[in-house]
Amino acid sequence: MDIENYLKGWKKKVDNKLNEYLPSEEEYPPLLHKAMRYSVLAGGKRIRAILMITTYSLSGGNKFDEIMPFSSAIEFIHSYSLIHDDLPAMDNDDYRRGILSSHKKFGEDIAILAGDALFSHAFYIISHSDIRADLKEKTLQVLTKAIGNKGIIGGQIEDVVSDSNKKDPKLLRYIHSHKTASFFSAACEIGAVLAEATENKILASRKGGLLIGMAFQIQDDILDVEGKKEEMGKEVKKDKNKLTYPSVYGIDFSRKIARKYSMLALKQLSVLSVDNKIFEDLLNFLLGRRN
Ligand code: GRG
Repeated sequence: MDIENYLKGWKKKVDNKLNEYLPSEEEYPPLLHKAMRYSVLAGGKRIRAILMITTYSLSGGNKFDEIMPFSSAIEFIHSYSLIHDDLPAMDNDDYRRGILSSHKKFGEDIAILAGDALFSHAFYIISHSDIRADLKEKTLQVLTKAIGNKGIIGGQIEDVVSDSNKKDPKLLRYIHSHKTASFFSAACEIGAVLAEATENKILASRKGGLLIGMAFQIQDDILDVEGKKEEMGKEVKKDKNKLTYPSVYGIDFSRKIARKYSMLALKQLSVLSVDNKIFEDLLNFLLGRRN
């Protein structure tokens, strides 16, 4: 199967599950549920969920229905991070996924609460899943580390206060590896944990995911410079005052660094299975993406 059909197929399955797990607008309180559904169901590539599922599959897992609560939880948390990232106090973005961002549609108060509710909903869904308790505990350890002070929030705070005039490569790596790549790493590691892979494979998934996340965020930086609003579904050239790969290394060298991370990721992930083609195609897709 080619990569576009692979991604399309899984995106559809993930979308269906997200829809099923989200509270309906008829349930009380309707405004909160409407705002939660608005942002999650607006689209999105579902790349973190698909990475989790792919790592699970290549690590030998085949009970896909059982693991859908985890891939859904990852996407709920991701949507939450986007809602909060778009707020005026953060990146102040009016558009996301081709439609008005949550605070523009519903107001800041509702957007903050919709994000908070998606965050708790992720853990509600995981805690009610039928996965064995020890595996659930392990995935929660991985996930909570990746999204907390040592992960996304740690990276986000440095991003928020960063200054593009200070071209500090070490700080730049910290921001990207925490704000974005830590979540990719967790998605892959969780896939391997749920497949009950060996410690060696779990470690390779963690490292491979981190490297994919770095390549992904560098491409995101490049798209902020080169991308088109219509393709991106949000404003571009928003990172002018931020510490990014293009601001430190220039566009061409940033592209080379993203390629390098992607090759290193493939090397790590080759530990999972003799046939690594799916990851190779996935990485090429991510580096060639226009949104
Ligand atoms: C604890 C989860 C959490 C968040 C609070 C606001 C915040 C702290 C962090 C923001 C982190 C952030 C938004 C990083 C950017 C990552 C990124 C490149 C997002 C775009 O991801 P895509 O392209 O989006 O996968 P789609 O729309 O396809 O899902």
